[in-house]
Amino acid sequence: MTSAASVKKEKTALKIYFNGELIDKEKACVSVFDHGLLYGDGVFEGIRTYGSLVFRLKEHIDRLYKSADAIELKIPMTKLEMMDAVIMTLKANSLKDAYIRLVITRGPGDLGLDPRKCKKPTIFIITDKITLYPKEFYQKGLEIITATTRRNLPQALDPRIKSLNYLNNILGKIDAIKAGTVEAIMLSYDGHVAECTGDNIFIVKKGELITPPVEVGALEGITRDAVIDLAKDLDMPFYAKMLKMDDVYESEEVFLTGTAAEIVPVIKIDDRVIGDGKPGKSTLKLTTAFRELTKTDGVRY
Ligand code: PXG
Repeated sequence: MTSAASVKKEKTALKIYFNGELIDKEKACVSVFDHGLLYGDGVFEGIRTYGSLVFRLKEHIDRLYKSADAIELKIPMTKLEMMDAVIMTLKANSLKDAYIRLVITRGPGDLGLDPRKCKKPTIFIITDKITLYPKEFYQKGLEIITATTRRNLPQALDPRIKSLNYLNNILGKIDAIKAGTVEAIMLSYDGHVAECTGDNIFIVKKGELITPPVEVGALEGITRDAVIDLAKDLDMPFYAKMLKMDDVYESEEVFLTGTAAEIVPVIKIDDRVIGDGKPGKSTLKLTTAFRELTKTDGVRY
C-alpha cells in the first residue's frame, strides 16, 4: 500500500468505545479471561439511528441497566454518561444511519464462575452501518416456521434479560435456517407463543392487536413498546394475551417487530397461509406510523 493510501485507511478506521476510550477497531480486543466470553456473563443492547436521531435511546439504556441489575452486574457509569458515550462514538465515526451494539461484560476474572473475581466490567460500544432486510420481505411478507427449540424458562434464565447468553435463540435460528427461512417462532416450555429468535410477534384477530405478555418468556422489545403506543394513538384495540399456535394460524395478520426489522409482515407460518397471504391493513397502517415515529422519537446528535 502506498503511504497516501495507508494514511487514508487510518483516517477511516472504525473507532470503538472501549472502557472509556475511543480506539481503532483492530485494537479493540477482550481478554480470553473475560467472563463475557467464558460464560456469556454480561448484557447488551442493539440500538439504531435514523439520520442523526438515536431511536428511543433512553428506553434502550433503561433496559440495559435493568438487565444488568437482574444479573447483579453494577455498571460503573451513570445512564447519562452511557448515553454520552454512545453519541461520542457515533460522532467519532461520522455515522448517520447506524446500528449500535452496546456490550457490558462481567469483565476479566479467573477460570471459575465466581463473578466476584471480576473486578472491572468490560464496556464497549460498536457503531457501524446497519444491514437491513431486503425490501421484498416488507412488500411480500415473510414465510416463517415454528422452532422445535423452546424458549428459555423464565424461572431459569428470564428472556426479559438481554444477556450475552443467546444460545437458546441461536438454536431457534438454526431451526429457521434448516427450514429455509430467516425467522422462527419460539414457544414457551408449555407451548404458548413467546416471541421469535430476534423479534417480538404480534397478531391481528377480529380487529384486535395482540402480543404475548413478556411474562410468558419474551424480551420487552423497544419496537414492541413503540407499536403498542402507536396502536393506542390509532385507536386500535390492543391486548397482551397468552396465545397458542392455533390462534396465530387463524389470525388475519401476523407481523414481527425488532430494532433492525422494524415491522415486518408474515404471510405464511409452517406452510399455512395467514389471512389472504398478503401484508395486512393494520400492519401497513402501523408501519407508516412507525416510520413517522422514527423521525422524532429519540435523542439527536
Ligand atoms: N426478542 C429478542 C430475543 C431479541 O433479541 C427483540 C425481541 C426485539 O427487541 P427490540 O428492542 O429490538 O425491538 C430482540 C432484539 C440481530 C439481533 O442481529 C436482533 C436483536 C438483538 C440482537 C441482534 O438479528 N433483536
